[in-house]
Amino acid sequence: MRKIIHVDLDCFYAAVEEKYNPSLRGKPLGVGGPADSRSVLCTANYEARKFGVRAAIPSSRAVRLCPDLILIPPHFDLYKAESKKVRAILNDYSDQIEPLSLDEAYLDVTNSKLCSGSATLIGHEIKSRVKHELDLSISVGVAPNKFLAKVASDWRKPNGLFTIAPRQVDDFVKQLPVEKIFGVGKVTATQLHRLGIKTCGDLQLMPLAKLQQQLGSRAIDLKELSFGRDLRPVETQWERKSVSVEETFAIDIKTLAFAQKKIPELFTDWQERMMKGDYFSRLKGIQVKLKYSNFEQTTLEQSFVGKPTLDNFSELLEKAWARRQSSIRLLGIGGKLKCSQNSTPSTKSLNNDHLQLSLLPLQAFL
Ligand code: DCP
Ligand code: MG
Repeated sequence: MRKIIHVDLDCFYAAVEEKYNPSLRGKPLGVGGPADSRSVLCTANYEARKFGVRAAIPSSRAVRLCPDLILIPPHFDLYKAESKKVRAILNDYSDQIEPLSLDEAYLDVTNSKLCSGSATLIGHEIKSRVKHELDLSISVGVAPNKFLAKVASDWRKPNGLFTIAPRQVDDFVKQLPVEKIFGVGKVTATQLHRLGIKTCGDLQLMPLAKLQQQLGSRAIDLKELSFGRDLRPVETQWERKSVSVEETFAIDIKTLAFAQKKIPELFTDWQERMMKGDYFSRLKGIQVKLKYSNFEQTTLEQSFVGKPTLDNFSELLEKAWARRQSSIRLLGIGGKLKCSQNSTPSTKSLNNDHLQLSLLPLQAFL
């Protein structure tokens, strides 16, 4: 039986801001662009969350919900630096670490002799060191696999530690809402609810054939997860799968001609990032993303090997634009990358593309 720890810093960007400016403590705080812009919040501290303020809502809405909200623009370099310090602490406990983002990581401590071999005690020690050495609060989940460890770190958030011991797994998953399964978003949750499935316990009882009728190939993975089974290893070799850039406009763009004018700048930025990371040799596709005024979005992809030109993206934009005659608030372009030959092939037990994609880390600094 494996011992997996998942760690997730509490309201990370906001906590770093408070650390460097303690006068902010105890006050509602949001990290994001100004309220009179079209920015959305990166995160909010727990005082602000009491008012319904949270990540991804427009800053303008956040100040309406919480008029005393203090809004601070993000300082990404600071967050990266703090993230590295957390990583240095984690390194003392395992050499099998999989970062998921700046503030989240999995550790496999199955073979650790530290803390008498207790993953829970290791979790406590990590928490206490992050608090005392870095003045940050981190939530920790301990479980026999990645799925349950991530659920566990969220279970007592903020500043929590929760362990799901192997003998507790059966009881724990029975009452677990299906929304807690990664990859189960609103759409899948609604499909499951229609079948009368609210918890993993309900999912366990549903015949696989019936589930497959509704969800296709994803049914097998979901069924496994509903029993708390997840064989995915902690993957230490992370590889970037895509490079993209995007811009949210101050005023919605109404015409294709105007959208086309935005492509050159995005293209230059994208090309620079591709070159910096030496990614062109791995390019397998290009894509254009449009987010409409009503926040719905569409992405158009095309296979591509080699070095695309501005025209390639312009053509793709034209096709994507034709999908809907509607103004857009955001335009993005990007490239999909194939695995490099020297990377270790993934041995994930789950074989559903959608689920795997939803797990791909966007950044890996932790
Ligand atoms: N983030 C972001 N935009 C989002 C979500 C998150 O920029 N839509 C950034 C800000 C967060 C950080 O990533 O501080 C970590 O994301 P989490 O989802 O872990 O959120 P928090 O750490 O802020 O809060 P929690 O205490 O719920 O973990
Ligand atoms: Mg977090």
